[in-house]
Amino acid sequence: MSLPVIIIGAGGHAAVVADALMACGIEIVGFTDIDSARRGGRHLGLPVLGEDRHVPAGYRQDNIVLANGIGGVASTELRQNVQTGLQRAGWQFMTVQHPSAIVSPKAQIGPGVQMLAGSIVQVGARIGEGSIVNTGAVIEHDCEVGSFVHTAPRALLCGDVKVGSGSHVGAGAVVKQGLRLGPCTLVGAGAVVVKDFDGHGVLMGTPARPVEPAA
Ligand code: JB3
Repeated sequence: MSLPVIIIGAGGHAAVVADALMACGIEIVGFTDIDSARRGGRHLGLPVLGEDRHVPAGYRQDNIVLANGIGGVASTELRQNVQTGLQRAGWQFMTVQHPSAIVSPKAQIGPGVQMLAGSIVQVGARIGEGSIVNTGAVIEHDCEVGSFVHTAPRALLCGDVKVGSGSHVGAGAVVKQGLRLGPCTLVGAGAVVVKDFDGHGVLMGTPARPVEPAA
């Protein structure tokens, strides 16, 4: 059984993470949020404890773990920066698996990965630190997903796809089997990717093509 958890961030993704933890019967102490006005308030009926700096003040690293409640749609940079900073200060981020997620015992799941309701991670898949497999997303066999990748709701990575760190695969997008997407690729919602892509850019449409990022 997990130690009690503090969730970092008190927005939409934090609520989804909290829901998964509650479904596992894990105790949630509360949330932190950068918005100091929220201190003393409640989120999902649980306390907002204050800013991240209030975590070390009141709690010990041997009796509390953290869960990353910051999502990010186009970029997971904030999620990564906040987590890396707290890890440097000695805090551990837990892996989250909703009871309805189907995760092969032959998949390799990195620390702090979040597999949310109805997601599927197939045999031989490898998922790097801090990545999100969001609601109903599918990571098929032998995929290699880097760190801090967000696979959005209902996105599908077909077999043996590689997705570089810091990428975002939008809701309902499909990446055809065997493709390679470089780091920080942003795949728009509903896109169907049929070609490799070097990364650091945006793919949209069916078939997906590189586009200039929105200003
Ligand atoms: O698409 C889906 C299913 N989920 C999205 C998710 C992946 O990303 C969701 O719809 C949102 O677009 C987004 O969720 P997130 O990251 O929870 O965004 P939001 O609801 O805006 O909440 C972010 C919260 O984090 C806000 O309350 C911010 O004040 C807070 N925040 C920002 N920076 C921070 C920090 N909190 C802490 N503790 N530390 C920070 O540095």
